Amino acid sequence: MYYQKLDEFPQDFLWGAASAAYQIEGAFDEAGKGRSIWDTYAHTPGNTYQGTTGDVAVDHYHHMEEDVALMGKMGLKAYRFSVAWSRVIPDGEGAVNEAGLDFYRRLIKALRANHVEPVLTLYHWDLPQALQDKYQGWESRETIAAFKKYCQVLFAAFKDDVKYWVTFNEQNVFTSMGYRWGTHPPKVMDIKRMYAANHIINLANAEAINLFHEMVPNGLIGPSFGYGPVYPLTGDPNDVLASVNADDFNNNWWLDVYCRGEYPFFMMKQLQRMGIAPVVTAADEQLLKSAKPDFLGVNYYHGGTVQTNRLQKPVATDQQAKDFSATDPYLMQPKADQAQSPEIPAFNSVASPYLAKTEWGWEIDPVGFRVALRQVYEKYRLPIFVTENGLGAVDQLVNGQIDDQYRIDYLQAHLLAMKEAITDGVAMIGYCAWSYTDLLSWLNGYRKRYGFVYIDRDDNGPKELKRIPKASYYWYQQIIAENGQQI
Ligand code: BGP
Repeated sequence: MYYQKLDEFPQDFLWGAASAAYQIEGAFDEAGKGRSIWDTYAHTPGNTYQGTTGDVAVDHYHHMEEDVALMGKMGLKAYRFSVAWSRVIPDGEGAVNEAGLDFYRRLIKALRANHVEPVLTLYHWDLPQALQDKYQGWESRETIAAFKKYCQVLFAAFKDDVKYWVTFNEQNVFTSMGYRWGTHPPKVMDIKRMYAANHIINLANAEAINLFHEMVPNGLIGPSFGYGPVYPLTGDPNDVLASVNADDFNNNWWLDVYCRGEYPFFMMKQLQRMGIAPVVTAADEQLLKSAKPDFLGVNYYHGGTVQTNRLQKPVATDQQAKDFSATDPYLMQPKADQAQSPEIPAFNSVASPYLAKTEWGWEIDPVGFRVALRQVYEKYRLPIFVTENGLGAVDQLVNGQIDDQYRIDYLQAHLLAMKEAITDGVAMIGYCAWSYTDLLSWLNGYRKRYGFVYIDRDDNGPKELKRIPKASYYWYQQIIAENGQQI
């Protein structure tokens, strides 16, 4: 559908950029911070690309004022960051580390002084190691109580200064990587345990939302979900059915719980038949129903194409699963030539014949972004905050400059798709590009860059950590100044 004229972005649209604590902060054991499961995981040889860690990362902890000043200069309207739980409560559930809390207090103050709206993510994957050791982390209901306490500390500290809050970042990705593929901590490969942990995280999400609504009545809170539309490879009804199955498997399994307070029937039935469904009590059902997010955070990188499984390959071996998922967390089912995940062996992922790919093999699909926004809004009718979208690429520093025209092209195409979605009628709060500065890619080290601001460091070390705005920085500055008018 083509419009002669697109609607303008809302006047108060939040043009933003995002980050996550482990990927930028560094200072992993400074000022009383406790260890997180990512500290442990990255310190264990063989787990990350060339052994890269977030020990120093891009040292945002010591460059915070400089980074925020650059945001101010850019005219950025919103900055999404996450709080490292173990910086604020080192053992996850005990005493508050005032120095840790103070870092975020200073950050929020600096953002406000630069007219940047803070968007605070409570959990971006770095669970305190102490909770993993003591309770087996998200496999125990004890961790819900710890999370609630942590939330309470942050809500009380920042309720007057932070309006937008994100509960969990990409629960679909971190549970699958952590418990299905074993490529993130806690490095488990056991889907029954994955579904159990996932349910506990759903309860923690609901508890956090209810507590927030009591403590921060003027704020807005929601989860950020890694969403991708699912396409059938052909019009063969079998492929269409495969895409319906895959949509349940990839998306509804999480979104229905967040937004409707119940699990989708098809997936639940499959898990029950296999004896791997989570234990859901009547009280759990009530809790899930009671918690209503105010908006839905959507992280969009790409969707996926599926076909009916004509090969009927056996269940994936550990190694196959690992090979498959090493570079792309958004493909939740093995490709056609690989073995299957056991729950829904009825579909498998295939490459789209229509889409180009990034250097890391991720499909580039701006139309899919519009499809995603439409689907999610149609289904759940919650305003959408795009909390991540961006291009990972190798950037070249030439004569002190980075000409990342490819990133500008990528973002431009996605912003256009979003403007079309707004014209279609989707209610949108804002858009945070991933990422603000370059940062650590969980499993790809420092080579895979996403930022508007280049950080002079590589996989071998931090060098001088100089901040250099890329061409995309100046381009986005202009987009923001004109409120997206020229898109
Ligand atoms: C999302 C995460 C981000 C970020 C991004 C890019 O899944 O929420 O933290 O890492 O993906 O992924 P990658 O670094 O693997 O390219």
